[in-house]
Amino acid sequence: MSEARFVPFTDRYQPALPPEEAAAALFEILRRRRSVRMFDDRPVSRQTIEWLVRCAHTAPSGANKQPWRFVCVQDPAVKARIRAGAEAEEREFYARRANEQWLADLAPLGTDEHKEFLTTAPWLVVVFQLTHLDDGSQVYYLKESVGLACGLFLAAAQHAGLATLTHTPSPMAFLNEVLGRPKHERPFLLIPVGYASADCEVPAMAIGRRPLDEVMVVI
Ligand code: IYR
Repeated sequence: MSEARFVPFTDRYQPALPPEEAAAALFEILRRRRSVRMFDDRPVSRQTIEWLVRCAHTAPSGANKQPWRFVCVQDPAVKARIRAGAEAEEREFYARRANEQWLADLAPLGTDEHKEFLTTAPWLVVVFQLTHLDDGSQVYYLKESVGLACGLFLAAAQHAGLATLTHTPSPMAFLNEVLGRPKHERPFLLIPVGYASADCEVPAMAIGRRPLDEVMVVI
């Protein structure tokens, strides 16, 4: 038997601009996002990070279960432990785990096992996916839900003028131990957040997007 109840949808967002212009204005912000690996030590307030998490937390999720946890780390000692754990995994990755093709694809990025940004960025936001909620209840479309929340987090940070990196040291199980998270929380994405340093460089490799008609099909 359905328990659905409905109320009028009144709290609608209505931009001042027509939809084409509103969408184009957001595009102008989003298209300038770069993944940044050189952060300034300039602080970012806890309130700012809270707003970014609130933005991410607006994401839709399977049956509205909100199967995510955002562990926001500013403690330098904890950041140092995360860096040590990530660099240990990355050493293995670059020395053994990655195949030739993968290393070739990464070459233009200039990445290696050194992850200084994990101690210089003022915040490390570690996003966990919850395989079930704390009370044991089921969740649905887990990856889709958490992926959507992460996308909104990145967009919100960009909108606020903050730089981010989507970092995935693999495997990421060490994050449970370092952050004292229970087994039903699985690390999904590690997002350093801060300001790009004054001397920040990004890969010259174009991050231009493939033409719209390659990624969009209109029928
Ligand atoms: N996790 C490694 C390797 C890496 C993999 C991909 I795919 C990237 O787009 C970038 C890096 C590292 O962070 O160095």
